[in-house]
Amino acid sequence: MYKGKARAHTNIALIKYWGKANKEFILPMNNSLSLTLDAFYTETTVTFSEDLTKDTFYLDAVLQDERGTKKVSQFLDLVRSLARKDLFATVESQNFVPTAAGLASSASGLAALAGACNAALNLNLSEQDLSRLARRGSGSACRSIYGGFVEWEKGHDDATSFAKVIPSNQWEDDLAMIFILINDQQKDVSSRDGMERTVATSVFYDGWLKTSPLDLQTAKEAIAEKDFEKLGVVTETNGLKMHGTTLGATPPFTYWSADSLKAMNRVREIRQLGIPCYFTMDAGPNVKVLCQKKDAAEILAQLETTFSKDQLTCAYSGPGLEYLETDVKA
Ligand code: 2P0
Repeated sequence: MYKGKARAHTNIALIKYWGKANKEFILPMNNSLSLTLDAFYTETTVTFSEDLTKDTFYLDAVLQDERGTKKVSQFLDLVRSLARKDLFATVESQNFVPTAAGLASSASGLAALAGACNAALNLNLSEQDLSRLARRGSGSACRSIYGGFVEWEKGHDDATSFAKVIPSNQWEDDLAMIFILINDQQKDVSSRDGMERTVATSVFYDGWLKTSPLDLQTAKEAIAEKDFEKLGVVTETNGLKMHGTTLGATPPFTYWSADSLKAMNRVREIRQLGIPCYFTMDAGPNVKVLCQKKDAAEILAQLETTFSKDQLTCAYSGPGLEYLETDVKA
């Protein structure tokens, strides 16, 4: 029996990953830049054993059906071929997110699974190789191997596409991200399907591709200069641009709900009061507000006039992949 356990935190992109150049290897169309956060994470234990006849996956102690296990099992196939071991596995994952947040994240999930497999099978992967492996499970997972500000370099093949830390002199410790959790009854378009449809059909995708390298450069300059407004403006601009591409797709779609717009407007109003804060959104209706730690309490108080307390979570910069003790050692 080979057993390993790891914890990975989720990350939110300030410059988004939106579109694949290669689906099999999950190579992105553009570089992305994220902040790893402390508030949301996944802990995963993997146990490979000769006694198992198939892979099983428990998420928050609930056994997943074949459909729910597919992504995990496909990832385990990659690990099995890397380790040259033909063993099935049991995967037990726990997502630590606020109740009913709907924020289950493939980024923290697949990064934790990659770490757990590395530990279980003594693969001794470098962080760079772990990032490459996590990427094969879910693109954004390659960024969750690291803490703080992280850039995923798109590269041009499996060997050259991985994430790395952006030097920041710990500036991320001065920042915060407030999550406005918006419950939404609409049927989801998964990020995987959404980006595929956008690349294939959106009349606005070209504009996204042409301008995201400059957004990335601006964000990296802002981090080097510790210029919060510059980072905030480019974060908001880049996120809006990503969401713009979905409206130009065939058929068109949006991740925004009425409450998402309400949240975005509140952020603009708070900004007009002279408190710097900027929003971003991912493949769902929740709105995330980038701000400076010193302003977080005031921004939360302002948001509480519109949203209930249990819709608001304040996160700070979080760490990279961590290995945890298992009860049984291999
Ligand atoms: C990001 N998103 O950069 C972007 C912004 C969502 C919007 O990465 O298909 O779950 O597994 O590579 O990583 C979410 O997409 O997609 C994502 P796959 P993933 O965070």
